Amino acid sequence: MIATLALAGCGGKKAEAVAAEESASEVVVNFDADSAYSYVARQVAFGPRVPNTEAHRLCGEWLASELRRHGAEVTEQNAELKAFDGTILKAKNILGRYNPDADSRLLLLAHWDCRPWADQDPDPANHKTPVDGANDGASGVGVLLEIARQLKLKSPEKGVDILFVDAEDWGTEGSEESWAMGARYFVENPPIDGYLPDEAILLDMVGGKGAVFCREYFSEQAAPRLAQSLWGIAASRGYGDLFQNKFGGAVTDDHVQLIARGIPTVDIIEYHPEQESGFNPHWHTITDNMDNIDPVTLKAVGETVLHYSISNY
Ligand code: AHN
Ligand code: ZN
Repeated sequence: MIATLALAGCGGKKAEAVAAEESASEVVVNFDADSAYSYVARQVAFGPRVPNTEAHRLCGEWLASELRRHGAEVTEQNAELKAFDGTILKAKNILGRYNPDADSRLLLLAHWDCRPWADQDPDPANHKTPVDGANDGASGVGVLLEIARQLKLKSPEKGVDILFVDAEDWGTEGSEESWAMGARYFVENPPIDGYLPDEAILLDMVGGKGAVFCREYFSEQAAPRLAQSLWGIAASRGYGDLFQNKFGGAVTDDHVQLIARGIPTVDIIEYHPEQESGFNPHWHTITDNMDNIDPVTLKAVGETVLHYSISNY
């Protein structure tokens, strides 16, 4: 009744005020999926980014230079990491910071290395062939490079950091610690004194055709509010068919390393319930290539994460 009276009293004005308020609170998010797609293709064009190869070295240099070009303050962290099979990996984590003096910080990350062995390929003859890693690696990095480009155009209020971690994928089944070695090194040896973001979002396999993202177990334990915000943003932007509000299994991934150090982290990772692995059918096969990357998927993830990054959550 009171509302009706108020409306009757200042009808036109009130409508204008409401419209102004709505447009002020509406977040303008520009995420160019074609640009993200070309960032994925650029990485794949180097060849498999397997640690200790020339393709890996050259791609690492390019990633750091792209972040610099997009206005980030870049820190490269080089490390020699001993893999489960005794190989010493010349690894490089690449951190780009936006608004580096802000206290409140959000970290966005993806792994940039490729698995040296397509050991899930249906043809055993391919099990020693390195993967292209278009989805497994390059997709997350491609989305983050496009976010970096957008952050240069529109500086965020909070601090936003983009981290490309190395040596995620030189792991072996049955040994949890053999995966995510670059992420572990990063949290154990922060390249910036006292570096501790408030929260983090990991992107892993975010470019597959027809991908579905469900709520991953460790993320849900460590960062339920962040997950709720992200899935809420996705739904409100019309991506509820990709971001499904369902449980999506537990995944050993880079986020587990951050969570272990007290950083609430959500892993946005494709969930494929009909596969035994739970992953995309091209996962760790020689067909993880550009033919199976869809800009529609990159856009849903990129828009959602960029929206969260430039809003005041
Ligand atoms: C395991 O296979 C245990 N974790 C997979 C994490 C991963 C590999 N993400 C991409 N490649
Ligand atoms: Zn992998």
